[in-house]
Amino acid sequence: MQDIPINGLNGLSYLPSYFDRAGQDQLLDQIRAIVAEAPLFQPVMPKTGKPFSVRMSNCGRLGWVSDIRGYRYQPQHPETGLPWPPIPDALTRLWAEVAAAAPPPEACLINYYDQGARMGLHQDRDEQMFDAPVVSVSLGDTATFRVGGLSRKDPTKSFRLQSGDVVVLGGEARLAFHGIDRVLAGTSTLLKNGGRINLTLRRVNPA
Ligand code: MD6
Ligand code: FE
Repeated sequence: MQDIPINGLNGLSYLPSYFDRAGQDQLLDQIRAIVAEAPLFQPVMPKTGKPFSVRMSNCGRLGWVSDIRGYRYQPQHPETGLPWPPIPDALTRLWAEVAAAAPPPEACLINYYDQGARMGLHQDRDEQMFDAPVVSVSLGDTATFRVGGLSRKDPTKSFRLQSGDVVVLGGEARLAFHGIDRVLAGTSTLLKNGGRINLTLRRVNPA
């Protein structure tokens, strides 16, 4: 585990190859089963209705959604109206290891990036408490992850996230701006049609 200080903030940890290939394949099978029940949907930006370039789903008691009305957590899939499937055990165990002091995760956002998809610089701040970290798992093609400070204007640095890598944004870095500049096609054999999946585990409400 590497702690990466960013703009003087503590709390960004990088755990390269946390999941080995067998662990990635198992997790991917579980994500496929989740997406079969809770299909990927195309979120749009609040107000403008501009579509995101990633498609999303969720598992856990709550799921993060974005539509014309805003960003929020909700217990049902926006299209099927069904509850989200449960969070896979491997992810609950990961959380217990890297976020031991926090109550269990309530939401796991699943982002799927195909060719050309990206994620603009943002803060994860739709939760009701920021004392728990956000824990992220990357699967599939390598991506360039950019992270800065607590102001959008702060300097940023970027590093590559490979399949199986875990990133924790906690402590002072919990509200650091971050995003995905690009996904590097052909860098992983995990997904047969390429692309990248990112899973982010969150605690939404105080215990
Ligand atoms: C991604 N990740 O890796 C986007 N958020 O595709 C995130 O937005 C993120 O990696 C909070 C904490 C860690 C993250
Ligand atoms: Fe984020």
